[in-house]
Amino acid sequence: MEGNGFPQGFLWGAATASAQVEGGWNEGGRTPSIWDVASPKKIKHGENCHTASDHFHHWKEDVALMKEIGLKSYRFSVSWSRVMPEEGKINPEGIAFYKNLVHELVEAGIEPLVTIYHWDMPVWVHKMGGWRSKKIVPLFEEYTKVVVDALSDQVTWWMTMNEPQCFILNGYMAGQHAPFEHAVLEMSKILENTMLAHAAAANAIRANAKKPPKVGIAMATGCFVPENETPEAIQKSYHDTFEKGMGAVSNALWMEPMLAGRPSKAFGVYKVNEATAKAAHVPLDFVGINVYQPMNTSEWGGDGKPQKPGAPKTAMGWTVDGRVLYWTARFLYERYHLPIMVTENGMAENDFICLDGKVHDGMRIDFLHRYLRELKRACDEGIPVLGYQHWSLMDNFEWAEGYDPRFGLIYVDFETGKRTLKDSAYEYAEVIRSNGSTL
Ligand code: GBH
Repeated sequence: MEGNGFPQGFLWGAATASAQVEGGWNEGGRTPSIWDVASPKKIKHGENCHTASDHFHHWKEDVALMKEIGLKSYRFSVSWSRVMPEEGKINPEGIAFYKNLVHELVEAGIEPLVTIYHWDMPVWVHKMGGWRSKKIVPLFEEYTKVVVDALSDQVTWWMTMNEPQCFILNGYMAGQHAPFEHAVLEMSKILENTMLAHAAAANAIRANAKKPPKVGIAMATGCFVPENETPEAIQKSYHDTFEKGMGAVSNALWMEPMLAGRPSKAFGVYKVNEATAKAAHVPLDFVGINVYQPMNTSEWGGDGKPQKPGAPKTAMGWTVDGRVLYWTARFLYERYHLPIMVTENGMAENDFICLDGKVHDGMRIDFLHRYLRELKRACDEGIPVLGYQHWSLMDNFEWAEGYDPRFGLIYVDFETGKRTLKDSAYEYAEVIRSNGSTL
């Protein structure tokens, strides 16, 4: 135990994604994404993301708020159809939006962390077959190069994609996310296309970046939390984290090929063969981990012991247990030896503006402490953790769940666009100022 806590230069930040915050869906030369054209029937109260948090118009104010919180980093994603509204066409206005944002961040002393793709596929790409088609590989590579050419004079940190697990399994298997398909029998092909597109993008970043880049990917992950800390219990959880239920289908199926070049399979029919695994594995500088809840209580392949009634949970129904952050960082580092960046962690509440005009989100403050203490333990034990990006900077469009679940450190009035820092934002500011010693 080294006990040194969070390292100097730790990237304390917050995260968003283009489709969830930007809005301005048909402005500045942008064409629609598959989420813009989602049928209202697919979204909780029939909402859409056409305006979302209106970050497209409030971006300057948003950077000022980040500065007020004292963020060291900001993770955001680029909207593919904003920078490439049609095949082969680059949109200067779209490029300018991101250049201005990055410039403003750098001026404010905030490190930009760029996700190339966070689920908002342009409709034009979807019409060409989307992730089902091999064509996605060169298209994704070309798009990545456009973004890198535009932003890499000021950007160091890159993630090729966010949670392939989710946009593929939710979008093409469960049919709960855009494009709302059920392509179970095509899954091995889709997996291959997605992984090869990631590899092509990672190589394109490395080959074209002006500033020496740090290249990674943000994985949907989590782990089975050991029942106690005996070697047997730890060993069992490690095993389950890569071989059982969610561990197999969300972690190993994707990470074995992409992070280690090893073949993988799940559900008997989903397979990534040796050749694809080798091609999917390109050297990365870090792995991004999006961590929310332990897999133990997952309805989709947990321990078969669901949450006890009244157990701590968020407005999404997700179990609150900070240990998942420590054990996920530890298990992934043990297995893949890559430095860890927490690219998402946070909770939804049904926050509202109180009579005194403030947002008293006490549960989120408690959540922050619980999870960050566990992350500190990982740092103390010498696991290289590079940063923590809270999900989310601001309330936003929670995909098929619409606008009810509020994940932000900043409250957004979706009618007026007005922003209010929640109590948790002030608390996080203290954590950042002390580099975690107030935890
Ligand atoms: C992320 O997805 C997205 O990147 C982000 O856009 C989104 O807004 C945010 O989270 C909040 O939803 O406990 O084993 O059953 C998270 C996707 C993956 C979270 C699966 C819950 C359940 C794992 N999710 N996970 S398990």
